[in-house]
Amino acid sequence: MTLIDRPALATTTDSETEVGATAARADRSYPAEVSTWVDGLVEHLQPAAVHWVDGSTRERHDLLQLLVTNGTIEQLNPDLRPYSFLARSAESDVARLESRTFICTDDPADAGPTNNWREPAAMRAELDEVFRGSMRGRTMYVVPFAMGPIGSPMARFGVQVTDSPYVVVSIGTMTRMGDAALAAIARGASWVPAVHSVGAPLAPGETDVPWPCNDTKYIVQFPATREIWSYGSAYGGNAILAKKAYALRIASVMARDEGWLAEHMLLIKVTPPSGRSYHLAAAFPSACGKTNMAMMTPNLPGWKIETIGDDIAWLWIGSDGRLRAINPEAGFFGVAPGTGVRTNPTAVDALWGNTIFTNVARTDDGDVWWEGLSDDAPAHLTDWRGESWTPGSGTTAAHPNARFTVSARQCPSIADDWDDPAGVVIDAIIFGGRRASNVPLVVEARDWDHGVFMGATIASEQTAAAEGTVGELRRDPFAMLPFAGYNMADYFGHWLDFGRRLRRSARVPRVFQVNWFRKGADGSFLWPGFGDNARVLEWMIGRLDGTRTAVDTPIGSLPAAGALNVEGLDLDADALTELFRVDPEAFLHEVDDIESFFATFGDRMPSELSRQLDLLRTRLQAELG
Ligand code: GTP
Ligand code: SPV
Ligand code: MN
Repeated sequence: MTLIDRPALATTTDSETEVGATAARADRSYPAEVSTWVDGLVEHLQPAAVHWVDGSTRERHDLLQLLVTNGTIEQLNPDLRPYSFLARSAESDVARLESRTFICTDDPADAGPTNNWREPAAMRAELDEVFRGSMRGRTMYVVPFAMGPIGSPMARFGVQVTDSPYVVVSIGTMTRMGDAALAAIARGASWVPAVHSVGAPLAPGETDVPWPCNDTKYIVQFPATREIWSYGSAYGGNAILAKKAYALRIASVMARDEGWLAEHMLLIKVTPPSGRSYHLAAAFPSACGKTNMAMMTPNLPGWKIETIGDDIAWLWIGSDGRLRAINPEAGFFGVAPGTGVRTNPTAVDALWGNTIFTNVARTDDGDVWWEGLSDDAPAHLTDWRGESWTPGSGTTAAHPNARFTVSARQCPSIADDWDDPAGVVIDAIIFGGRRASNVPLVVEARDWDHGVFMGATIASEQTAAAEGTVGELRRDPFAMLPFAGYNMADYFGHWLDFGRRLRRSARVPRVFQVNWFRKGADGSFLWPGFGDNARVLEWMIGRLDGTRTAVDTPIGSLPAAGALNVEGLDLDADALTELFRVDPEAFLHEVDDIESFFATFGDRMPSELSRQLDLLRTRLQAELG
């Protein structure tokens, strides 16, 4: 089997060696600290070979070839989807596993009530056993990577070892992987060690399965030593440790200690017809619309939206006193279902080729399909499990958490300054969730502290991005519930403190809350969403420059009558009223629920947020009379 459409190759030395052979290592220099760490892991995990990943095109090609040979991926029809691949995971390995994600701190209170806490020494002993010999019969890949543009004051480094070539090619798309990152480490940059094994050692002569993994899984963070250990899964955030484990869980701890923010946020540049650009950061929980908003085609003439990031943002106060942000990633690991020509044509265009699809369906002519890509399903498909599928079969052809992995550079809407080492200046911050009821389309916070209260009280219906019951409402503060590496109450305090520092400098960004997902009595979405969300951004920007009006309500400021542009929308008056209805009674229930949630943090809860809650209750009660 040979891959078709082999890309131009960069020349490179062969860097795979039998364990014990040092010849190939001698022709490239590895930082001693990294080598020593790898040597220790080789002894413990006992891989059959070690491959130092250089990040070259040739290496990627060879790994893809290996994955095809192993049956992990298949190449799609190159005439329809050039140089693209389909992976089918094991049926038990399809999403992030929050119940097996652990934060290990000496004091359980430092992990806080929203995290699974484990005592570090006990977890180390457990992992020691689990990882012993876990790479037997497999190659250990040593994967150096950078988060953020190398050369940025915000760039951070890591080295992941993994026994999954699928994970290596994924990291290659999602980060700046290879020799450049290693060189920065060699020059003295500090780095986070991340150990990953699928937990499926091979006995001599044993044939491999297409998607090796283990029923027992661990995703473990040690914030004090800035270490990550992951076992048993090859899927997404469980295995691409640069993403959630590093860029959010470990980075949130670094950010707390160093005075910045590591957030589950998209970043966009919005240019209205006036020509002045604004940068917005928005936090929505998993599978609640970040990638879609990041690539939005605005349904407003003369408006332009460009992509900077779709999942993670690192924010800091620049030397100019302004709030700045970078996207630490280099690619998109996006939800496929619901991504279609009508909802997100930009994403569909970005996926023209050079894409790895995981758990989508395959068409008979060797292309991909998923629910929502087109209105009608093809007459016959091979579903994500590899089985024959026809419309009306009662199952979905793609897994609800099926994903695409594609380079950011390939996105037609990518902004020129998306990888500017100095980041972009943030004008507004948006929080959102998936709420069928209660929460209006858009609300503006009174000030930063009220905005922090909004972020802290986000609730959202669960999606297929992690295990659990889809649709169940849960508090997901700042969309960071599964990603904060320390006590969430301390994290709230860090946000409040950050606001105090911002107030002392140039300008404090405005904060808004949105909900694209409110439903009418018939159970359908009231708001058209997607490209029409630009109308909400138009109102927000109008608030920033003082051209759009608002009315005060107990929960914050809502667009005044006529201030939101709904021209040309097929939206009846009742739907519009319902989209903005604030029911004081229902919100008082919400207040009680928030109070119980806050109570779980005990005296770690910042008093400012309890004060915000009291103020909200008083305002709602006044409304009821
Ligand atoms: P993660 O990658 O898990 O962090 O997800 P995400 O926040 O990037 O979510 P994404 O943009 O991939 O959207 C997830 C699902 O929500 C998809 O099925 C989308 O079609 C759907 N969705 C996104 N935006 C909207 C919207 O404005 N309205 C409606 N009704 N659905 C939306
Ligand atoms: C999310 O769940 O928020 C994702 C997908 O972005 S994963 O990388 O698997 O975490
Ligand atoms: Mn995400």
